[in-house]
Amino acid sequence: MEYALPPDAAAPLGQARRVVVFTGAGMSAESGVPTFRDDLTGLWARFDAMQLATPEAFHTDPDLVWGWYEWRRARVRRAKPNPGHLATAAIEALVPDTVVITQNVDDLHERAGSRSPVHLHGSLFAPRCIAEDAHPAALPETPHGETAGPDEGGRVPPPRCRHCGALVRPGVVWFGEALPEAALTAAVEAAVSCDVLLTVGTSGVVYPAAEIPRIAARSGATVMQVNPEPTPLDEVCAINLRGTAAHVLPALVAAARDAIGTT
Ligand code: BJW
Repeated sequence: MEYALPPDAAAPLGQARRVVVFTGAGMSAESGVPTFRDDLTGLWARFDAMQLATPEAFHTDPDLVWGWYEWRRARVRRAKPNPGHLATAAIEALVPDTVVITQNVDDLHERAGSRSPVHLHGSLFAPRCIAEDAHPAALPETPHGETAGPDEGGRVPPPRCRHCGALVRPGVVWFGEALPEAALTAAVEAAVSCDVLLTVGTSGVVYPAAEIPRIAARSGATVMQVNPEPTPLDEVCAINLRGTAAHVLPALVAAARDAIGTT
């Protein structure tokens, strides 16, 4: 069923010259990628994603953590962009000065046609070794877990770096680690200068990423949110659209096109 937008909800997007789409795990939920604060399933049900995504967990049990990322990588490879990702790419076509900033480590924005999303928390597909000068590493050629379901996967020893022999780790940002400087700078610059920031599918509790919509609001942008649940970001949002990304974003794009008068 088509999402019924409140009147004028698309007006800010229809009038905007600079847009930021800021996304979190909820954006990929309808592609079958679990969110962070969902309960894990199958073999992983005993674990807490928030505890696995830490340097301490990798240090203590690298096979467990690498196995979890192998399982997630396999799942993302099988996933397809959903109408929310496609609508995000359509916003870029509608308003050329649009920056997509994502906390997600999947590649579904890219596969939906988004130009160059800014990845604040890294990527599942860019492992590197744990040495201080961090050599980029190739993914294993026949990834473990490619066909394994959550009950079949499990512990997988991480590869070793072919330059220095150190353990290879996922190229993501764990708690307590700094975000990639270039990505954070690009995100802050985009937030400061946009007219509209659309925050989609994030709980807004993980910092510094959660500052991005707040920075946009402080800089005078209209901040809009798409999320079925309330979040701490509600307070900075002029418009809160309660619904899922795959339902709300296509309706918003259609209404913004109508407002602009394009088809
Ligand atoms: C739908 C939907 C549908 C469902 N449609 N919506 C300030 C205050 C307090 C603490 C801190 C602070 N500053 C820093 C901290 C510490 C910490 C932090 O934020 N802790 C808080 C949890 C308390 N931050 C850090 O440690 C960061 N690093 C740092 O600060 O470094 C400082 C430093 C500087 C210099 C040198 C050294 C250090 C790093 C944070 C890294 C976060 N990493 C993770 C894992 C990434 C890798 C991986 O994927 O495995 O990133 S944790 C996890 O949370 C992941 C996510 O990107 C991130 C955000 O989660 P997200 O996307 O919001 O998902 P969920 O699951 O939380 O929410 C989903 C939402 O979708 C929900 O609202 C649903 O309702 C909704 N939804 N279905 C639309 N269909």
